[in-house]
Formats: sequence, structure tokens, C-alpha cells
Amino acid sequence: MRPETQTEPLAALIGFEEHGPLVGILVGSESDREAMEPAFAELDQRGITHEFQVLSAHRDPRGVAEYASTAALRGVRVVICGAGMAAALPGVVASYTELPVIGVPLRSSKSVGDGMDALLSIVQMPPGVPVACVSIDGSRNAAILAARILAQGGAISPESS
Ligand code: RP5
Repeated sequence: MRPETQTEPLAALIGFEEHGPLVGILVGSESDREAMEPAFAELDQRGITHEFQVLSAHRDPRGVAEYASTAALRGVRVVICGAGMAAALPGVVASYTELPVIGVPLRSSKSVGDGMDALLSIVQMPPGVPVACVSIDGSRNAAILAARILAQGGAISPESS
């Protein structure tokens, strides 16, 4: 019988894998998935393992916190976050992890300024919590940048970067 003081494991750790994927890809909405396809393709082509989750910073802040605070433990080395509109997701993730976070501002039918709302939300992080930012809908570049970061840390061979 478990002692009463034992706490439940964080949901994000239940599927713990020692050699989990190197890149975590998050988006704020299912509607963002298609815009991230170039990132999946780029990472697949380079043989870089990755995982994908839909986690919204405003609809599921607890889920985002759990994911971000346990990602490094599961083997993730870079997190790519795609989000549109007031794109808080990359900044919130960066506040819970010391892993490098790359934000991808996404254009959506509800965007203001054709994606400029998300771009400014991601790129204008206050000092102390850095988020790298690629171009609007620039998920392929996010994947290439992730590969270069991984190569610097020796997580992948330079040929894959
Ligand atoms: C953001 O709001 C998402 O990242 C998405 O780009 C945008 C619209 O989301 P939905 O209303 O389509 O779910 O949170």
C-alpha cells in the first residue's frame, strides 16, 4: 500500500522514456497543425526524433506547465512552439524550462496584421526569458535551427544539421 503522503506523478511523466524525442513541437490549437508540417518533414528528413502536442497556454496552462517543466527529464533538448494571435505559448514554455525555445508565429483567419500579432507576441519577450523567433509560418526554419542547436550540443551528428 502506498504511503498517504506519496504524490501522484505529473501527467507528463507517466509516459517517461529515458531516450525520448529530441525535439518537442507544441502548438496552441489543432488548427495550427498544418502550418507545422514543414517542421515535421525537415526533422524526419534529418532523422531527428520529435513529438507533437496541442497544448494551449490559455486553455490549458497547467498542461503547458507540466509539459515544459518535465520535457528535459524526458530527453527533449529543444522545444518548438507554434502559435497564432496573442501567441503566449513560446514565452510560457520558456518560463518553465531552460531548454532553448523556438517560437513560430502563425497566421490564422483570425490574425491581425496577417500574423504580425503573433510575431510581436513571440519576439518581444521581456529580458530574462529568451525565445528565439523565426518568420511568420516559418516552421521549416525552426526545425533547421533546432537541428543546428542539437549539433552544437553533440546530440546529433553535424551531418544531420
Ligand atoms: C492560438 O489561437 C492558436 O495558436 C491559434 O493559432 C489561434 C486560433 O486558435 P483556434 O481558435 O483556431 O483554436 O491560441
